[in-house]
Amino acid sequence: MAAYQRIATEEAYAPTDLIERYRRAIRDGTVDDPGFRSLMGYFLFNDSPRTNAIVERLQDVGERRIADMDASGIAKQIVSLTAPGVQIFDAATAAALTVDYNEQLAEAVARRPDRLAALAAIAPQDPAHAAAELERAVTRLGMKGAIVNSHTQGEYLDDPKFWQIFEAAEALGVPVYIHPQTPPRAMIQPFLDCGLDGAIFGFAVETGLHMLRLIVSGVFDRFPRLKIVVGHLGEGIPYWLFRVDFFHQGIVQTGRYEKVRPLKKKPSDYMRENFYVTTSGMAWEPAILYARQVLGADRVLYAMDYPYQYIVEEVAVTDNLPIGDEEKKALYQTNAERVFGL
Ligand code: 1DF
Ligand code: MN
Repeated sequence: MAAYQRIATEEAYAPTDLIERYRRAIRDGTVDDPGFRSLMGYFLFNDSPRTNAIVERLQDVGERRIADMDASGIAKQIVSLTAPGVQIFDAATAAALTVDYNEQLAEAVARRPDRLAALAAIAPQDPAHAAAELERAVTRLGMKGAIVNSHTQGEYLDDPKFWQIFEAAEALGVPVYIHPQTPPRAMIQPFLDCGLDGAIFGFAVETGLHMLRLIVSGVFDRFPRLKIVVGHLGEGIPYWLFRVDFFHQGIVQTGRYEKVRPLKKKPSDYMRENFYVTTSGMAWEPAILYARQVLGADRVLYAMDYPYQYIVEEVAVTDNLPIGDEEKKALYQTNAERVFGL
């Protein structure tokens, strides 16, 4: 018996219905977002063994997924709707789909509650519906929080019109996982020009921006107990905290931007008190150790990013970290149990 259970916290799935909607949206041009077309054009029209295997795995929340978990040493997955989720659709369609998809995902989890847990899909396009659906998913379907795939058609959650989502999450005591997606139209061209718009870099730039927008907008002064989870060891932001603190102070003191108001704490304080980061797609010892050093060992959680980075031997990196057994158990298991209320 291993001394810990490996709980993977950023694990994607896609209902076949969503895959078909994505295919139609690209083919018919009904969604003309350049990032979406780049990302899902690749996965759904590339027809290579690599992309086909990922798309097949995305659609299984049953035996095949469990077998892959067995093969790679994962005790439990926290499953969530793949990026960009429903956020590219119109508000009414998106809201209706979240209800459907959450019901179906809850049924899949109910078949294997020993191996699976889930985050709720929500549609930020309709903030009131999103807040209500989060509450329904947590209280009635047993889900452990919400996933938001970063910007919604170019809009970010620091806009107060979205804050009822945070109000609901804080009241329920569940986290919001802010997962990357491709940069929005206003930002993407220089990334697209050289193939850097996706998970290779554009995802992190876009989601890192989202994190900082939440911090400087004062979301965490308004919702001090709000928990945000981000992947990829914090999307680069832990490396930037010293510099963000320094320049934020200057901006606020001089009144350089009318919209940038003073905060109760330093930006880095919110990163350490309101955020958790996961190791999704970052099975790399120096980066994991750095994140733990800067944020604290109780703020870093394991994730694989299945099926996008399904690598059977990946957990060896985490198994072999030069940290104590209790700390390894926190990274793999007890932090996730605490943050997601498993
Ligand atoms: C990719 C990577 C796609 C991640 C994802 O969802 C995703 C990829 C569409 O490889 O293009 O979740 N990821 O989190 O790194
Ligand atoms: Mn991911």
